[in-house]
Amino acid sequence: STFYERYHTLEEIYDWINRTAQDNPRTVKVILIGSSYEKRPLYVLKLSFNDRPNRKAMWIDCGIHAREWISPAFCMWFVHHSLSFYQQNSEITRILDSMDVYVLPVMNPDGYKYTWTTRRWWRKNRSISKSGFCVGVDLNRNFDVDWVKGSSQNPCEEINCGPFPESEPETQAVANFLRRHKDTVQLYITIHSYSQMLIFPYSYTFDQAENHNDLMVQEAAQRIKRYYRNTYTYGPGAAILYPCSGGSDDWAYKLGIKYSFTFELQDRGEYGFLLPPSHISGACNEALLAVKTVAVKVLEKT
Ligand code: 0X9
Ligand code: ZN
Repeated sequence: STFYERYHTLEEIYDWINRTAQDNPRTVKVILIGSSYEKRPLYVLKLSFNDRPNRKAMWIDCGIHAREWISPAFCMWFVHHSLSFYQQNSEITRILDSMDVYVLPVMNPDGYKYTWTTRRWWRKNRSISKSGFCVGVDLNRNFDVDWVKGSSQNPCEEINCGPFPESEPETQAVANFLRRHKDTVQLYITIHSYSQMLIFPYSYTFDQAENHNDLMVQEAAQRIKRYYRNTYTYGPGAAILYPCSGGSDDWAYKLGIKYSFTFELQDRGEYGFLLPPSHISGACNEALLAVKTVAVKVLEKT
């Protein structure tokens, strides 16, 4: 198998980030957007294939949840594909010609590290609660949108939203970066697993997003079906998954990024979080097709 068809340790991913930037000095920059609770750097790769003024941008983050290993693998796959197929694949060329792409490969490095060393099933970050009794905040409950509903204030629970909105340095780093770049970023995508879903706002309420019809990504799901014979369901999070607040997708949407998605990659429960490495290429290729379909659609609409 190739490098991209394996899961990598955090150290390997940091090395890969540096190498990717070094090998592509004209098109890839590394941006340090903050650091984790345990003081690990949060690096974003900026892919920028030309310097036309007034360029738009898209954002992809991976690894909010530590045990969802296919997610960082996807971010690496996406960057590799972009760098390899610019000017070969028409969709990726079109996207990169008109947008900068910000990629955060591991938003929760402390948790990711912990799943490699200690507990494969860990989900949250590794911040120690005030009482000192329990560890970890669910970063996807910690964003400042209707904070608390559908999550738990008990630090011992898996979906603990933290002591207050944006209490966690990982959340702050992403939120601050997107606030600074909200005038250019038109598309927000966050990669999770598993269940094969293309989710869009809202999750914190059953209200319909005002551009609901533009967000209905049936075309992406249809193309995955056609090319890869896999089924992805799509719809607003509250309706197709469960209502919950504090998620990054709803937060980005309310910040003004009108195309905002959570993609839940393979599988649908057979292996769950333990998706075997032999499934990485299939999972990433179909997710890539969804990302490209959505990005092209944003270009057409805006
Ligand atoms: O519950 C989550 O955070 C996501 N599912 S996961 O199994 N990867 O944990 C879904 C997030 C959907 N969006 C929001 N809830 N805002
Ligand atoms: Zn997740």
